[in-house]
Amino acid sequence: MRIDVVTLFPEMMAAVSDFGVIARAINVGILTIDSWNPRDYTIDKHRRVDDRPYGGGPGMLMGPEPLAATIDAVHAKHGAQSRVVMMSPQGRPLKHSDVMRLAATEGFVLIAGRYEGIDERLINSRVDEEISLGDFVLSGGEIAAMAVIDAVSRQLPGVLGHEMSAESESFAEGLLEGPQYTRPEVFEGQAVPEVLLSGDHEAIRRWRLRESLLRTYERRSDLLDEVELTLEQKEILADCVRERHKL
Ligand code: 9D3
Repeated sequence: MRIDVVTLFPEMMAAVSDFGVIARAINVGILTIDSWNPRDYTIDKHRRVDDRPYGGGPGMLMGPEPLAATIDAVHAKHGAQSRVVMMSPQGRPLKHSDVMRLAATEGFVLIAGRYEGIDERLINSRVDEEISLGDFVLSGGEIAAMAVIDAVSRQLPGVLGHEMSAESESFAEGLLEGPQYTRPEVFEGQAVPEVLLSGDHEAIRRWRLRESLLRTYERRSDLLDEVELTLEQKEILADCVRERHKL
């Protein structure tokens, strides 16, 4: 896969490209991350990428021409029109299904904006979709783009070791993960739940499923509206809920 990032701060991408499983994926040729700076596609002598908003208002906007020239250069280099994804506070919130959809492509262009936003005509003419990380304000799109790169990259075949396969992750199942424990057996008076020391794999599986359902119900009941539960999961959840309302 190839990911082309359009950003005024290409050096920031080192935070995702130079560490851990993604650095390895790049080194073995599974993934290519290239950064493109719209400042390099300006034609005026001051290399301006920002300008004042028509109609007034605070701050500056990114002008359309340098961004359009940058995206066109990316597509010209690859001889293909890869999907253009813009990171934006106005976008749809990123979901696991978006990550899987992008991971199934040959590659895409990620636009990370700065200033107060991007001229709407650039979005109309070049952008296929807008994605947000959620309802909070970042200083620019770069950290959001890095989150997308990280999430998509780890779904590519060969990026994760099989001891931690991407399919068995909790969001893939649509539920939150329950609590996890390692040594010591007692920490500050808190013991590890007995069932985890029992060696009874079926009891451990059921306990983990119960904790996962209970935590999802208490913290993220919106996820339960989306997921198709098995009969066993429905029974355990009903039991959890009954127990919760007794307390
Ligand atoms: C004051 C109006 N702001 C819009 C909510 C202006 C503004 C804030 C932050 C314009 C751009 C930005 C920079 N943020 C992003 O580029 C961004 C973002 C975010 O701020 N939060 C969550 N997801 C994303 S994706 C890109």
